[in-house]
Amino acid sequence: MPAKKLSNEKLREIHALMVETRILEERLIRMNKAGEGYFWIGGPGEEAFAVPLGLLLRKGQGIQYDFLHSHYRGSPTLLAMGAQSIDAIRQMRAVDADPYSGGRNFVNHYAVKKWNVVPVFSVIEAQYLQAIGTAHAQREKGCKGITIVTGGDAGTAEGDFASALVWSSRPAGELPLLMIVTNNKFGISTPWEGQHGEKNVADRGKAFGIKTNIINGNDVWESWEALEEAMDYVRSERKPFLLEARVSRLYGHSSASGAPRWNEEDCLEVFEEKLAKAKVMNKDEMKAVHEKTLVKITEAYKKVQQEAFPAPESIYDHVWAEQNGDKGRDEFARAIGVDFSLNPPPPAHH
Ligand SMILES: Cc1ncc(C[n+]2csc(CCOP(=O)(O)OP(=O)(O)O)c2C)c(N)n1
Ligand SMILES: [Mg+2]
Repeated sequence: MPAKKLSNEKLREIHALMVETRILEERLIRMNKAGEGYFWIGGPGEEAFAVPLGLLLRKGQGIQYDFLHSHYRGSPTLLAMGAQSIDAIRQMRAVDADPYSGGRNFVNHYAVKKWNVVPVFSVIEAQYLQAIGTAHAQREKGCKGITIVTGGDAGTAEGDFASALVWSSRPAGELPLLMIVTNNKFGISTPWEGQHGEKNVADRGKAFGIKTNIINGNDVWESWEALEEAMDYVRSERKPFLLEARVSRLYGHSSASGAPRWNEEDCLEVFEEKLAKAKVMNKDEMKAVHEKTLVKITEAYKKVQQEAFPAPESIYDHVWAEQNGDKGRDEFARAIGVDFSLNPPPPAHH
């Protein structure tokens, strides 16, 4: 158990967030099975890594803060950042009050402008390409913000991932980009063994001179240390880092594969054993956290069951940036703190 700097208070905070994410996700799975949500995909099995990520990143809006380009297993990170579990339940049920997509998108497809959480989408690994953009805006010396992008192992076969390696490491323009791959050794039903000639995904960064690390993402302490080290490096050096975290996939790929419980190492169980052994929390205290959280999630679920679906006449809302008083490009420029005025848009053609 390294990272002695993790106080007992911090460990209890991490534990509470891991429990909340797990109970939330189990509720979301049940909602899908009961026909109360169209599709489930999420983060059970990645909590030991993804909660520390959410606690360590610098949350805020604009280039002085970190940008997060997450994939669809980001619930532990978002809850650790301060997202409310009731809002994930709202997105699952596709109600109007879903703050991420107004009841339009799949669950775990977050979008939080005030925290630089760029909209999550279902097209795998394209987020690595988008991340080049925000990292480019943050390239200047003196800028404190960095860009963090997460994705799965199988998706690294996509050209977008290769583009991120190339564009982040160009000697004339290195980018403050932390590339994270959570390797659960599966791409839906395709096992890692038959698809990857390389031993570790992270090794691919070495060809570009990118600093890399491979860790056990099922261990809270190891994850915390590795993330802190990688973030410090990217933040101070303004250079890329490729971090591979080996994780479990506790409920299979998604509802498309039935979401049954898999017999893989459970990072929450491992963490609880270690917390008890280190006398940070005893089993009764942990049980109380589980019970309290279950009540909270159940109450949130019942509340959302009463909430309205989007009105049919709102179907075209959010389709065009100019709608709803949103000034599109100008607002985006302000949000990321970049002046696009030297690159005016091309004249409109009619
Ligand atoms: C461009 C693209 N191709 C295929 C898919 C279908 N698809 C969805 S998830 C997935 C597997 C992703 O595996 P991995 O990158 O390892 O992430 P994991 O789901 O295991 O976390 C695939 C092929 C997609 N969404 N987008
Ligand atoms: Mg995978």
